[in-house]
Amino acid sequence: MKETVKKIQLISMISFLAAVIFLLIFILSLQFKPKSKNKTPEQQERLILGFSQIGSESAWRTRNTQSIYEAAEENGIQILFDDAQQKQENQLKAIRSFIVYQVDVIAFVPIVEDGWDNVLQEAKDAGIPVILVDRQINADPSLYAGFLGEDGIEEGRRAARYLVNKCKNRTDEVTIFEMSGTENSSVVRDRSNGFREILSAYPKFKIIHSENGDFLRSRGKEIGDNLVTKHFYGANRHGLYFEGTKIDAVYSHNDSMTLGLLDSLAEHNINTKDTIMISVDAEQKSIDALTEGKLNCVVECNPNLGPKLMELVKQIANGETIPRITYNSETMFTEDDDFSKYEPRGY
Ligand code: GZL
Ligand code: ZN
Repeated sequence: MKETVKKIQLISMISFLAAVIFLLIFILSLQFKPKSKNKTPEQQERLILGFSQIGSESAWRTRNTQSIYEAAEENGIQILFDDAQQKQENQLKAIRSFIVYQVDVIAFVPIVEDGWDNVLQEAKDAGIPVILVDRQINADPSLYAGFLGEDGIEEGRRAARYLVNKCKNRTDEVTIFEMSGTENSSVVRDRSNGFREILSAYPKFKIIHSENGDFLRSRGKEIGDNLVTKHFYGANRHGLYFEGTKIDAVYSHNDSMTLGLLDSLAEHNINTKDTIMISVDAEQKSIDALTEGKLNCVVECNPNLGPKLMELVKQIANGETIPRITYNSETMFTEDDDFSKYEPRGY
């Protein structure tokens, strides 16, 4: 009898040890398998996109982010999203974490044009393709697969063509005050250059000052406050002045800064009926200001890049090359439009 009990104990000890060893091997195998093998069957085809967004500085940016999330959802693409809070170093960290995680594709909005070569080389060495979204960079083109976004130069040209047409019967000088966006960003360079390219053919246009408003409503308000308190001459409360010169037109690189300027004009009860106001983005609040007669022209910059981005992600994941540049369709709104035809902007 005793013998039998001993045998049973021995057998159960061996089978327990075998189970423990099997479990250990299974757990260890999970640790060392590359990520892609860990996926369940339904996840196997789910692409993973690492996306670094610059922040939420404007309604435009918020809509841009929403569009990307919505499209990822619709396309069954898993998104690792990072909000850089307007700091390039946070974007560099996020991109490096996407590389470690071995995402399938990286896409990012480069807040400024320079400083991306090293991190893009690391992504290239890791075999992870990169798509630039919304803004462009100064880097070796072989370090990224392509760009998707707006044609900032054409947006600047549109603003200038509107102004040229608006002033076609004026023979005197037309003075312009420019509010520019985030310094060293490609979109500011493009919107400035496109605007100046068209005006260069008409000597009567003079850009008398350009101020950096960093695409922020609060900065647009400050710029307005300065114009009204430091540069305002005379008590007629009509129009804006810079260093004693009347400002005939304001060209603002985005609606947030424009709306900030309008906040200041309202606060200081300044009438700018005869100041030509031109803005870029076309968020709902600026279209409302246009229909209320506070703005004359709003150039659209289309934030809805999500659907196109996911198409490009899937093309790349299938080993296809993507176009070096993919522009979004854009239009322009002016005081001469039939406002009843306007659709809600959605942001
Ligand atoms: C333009 C985009 C700009 C928007 C601003 O493509 O980069 O950044 O015009 C946003 O509203 O802040
Ligand atoms: Zn004030």
